Amino acid sequence: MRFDVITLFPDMLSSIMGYGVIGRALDAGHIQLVTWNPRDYATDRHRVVDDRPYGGGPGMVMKVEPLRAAIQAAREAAAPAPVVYLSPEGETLDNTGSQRLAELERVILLCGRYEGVDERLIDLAVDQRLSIGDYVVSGGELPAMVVIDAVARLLPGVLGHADSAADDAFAQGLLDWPHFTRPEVIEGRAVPPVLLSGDHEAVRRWRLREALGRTWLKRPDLLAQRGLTDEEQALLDGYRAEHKD
Ligand code: 9WO
Repeated sequence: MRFDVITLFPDMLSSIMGYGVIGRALDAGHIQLVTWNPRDYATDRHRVVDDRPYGGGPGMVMKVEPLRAAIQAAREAAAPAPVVYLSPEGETLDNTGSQRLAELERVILLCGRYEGVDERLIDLAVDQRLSIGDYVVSGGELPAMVVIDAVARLLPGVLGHADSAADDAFAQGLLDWPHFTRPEVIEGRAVPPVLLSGDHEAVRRWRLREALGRTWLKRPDLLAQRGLTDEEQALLDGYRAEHKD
């Protein structure tokens, strides 16, 4: 999968390109990451990409022309792809949305700065807005990196089989189960014995039970959306019996 990022700060994207899952995915060719700087498409002598807002007020607004030229250059560089503007106004990314993006061959991510982009650029060149949550950060680059990480880990081969994203509790619509590693006991707190048993089926059931129970406690809305199998209902009933206050 190819990610094209329209950004005034291409070096920010480097911060994910050399590390962890994304770094390995780039090295293995599972993903490509290409940046396009609108400043390179500003035609005036000072390479201006922003200007004062009509109607007055603080800050600056990103101009249409450099953004549109950068997007057009990105479009022409490879296969057709949707242009996604990272913005709090967008649909909030969830695992379903990540899985939908992971089915694409390519996506062009537009990162805003200043007070935002001229609305006419959105009308002319943006296919969808995408939010990573109900808060505002200083630019679209960090949200873009979150999207790239969340989508890339769903791609075949990016996570080793042992870490397959499909096995993620969240991929199953649940919160995560608790994790433990050595030492077996620390400050009097022992690892749950089932995890030392070598009984993989018992471990699977225990983890599913914990994920169901934690979801019930902290995000019951996710359970309501999801529905439960008979096994899951039985496991959750057992958890709730142990945790009723
Ligand atoms: C800023 C803003 C403030 C209040 C309500 C809505 C808002 N939208 C934006 C906006 O799109 N700002 C531009 C992009 C310019 C400033 C930096 N930008 C940005 C995007 N800040 N935060 C995001 C973002 C993107 C995706 N998910 C969460 C936040």
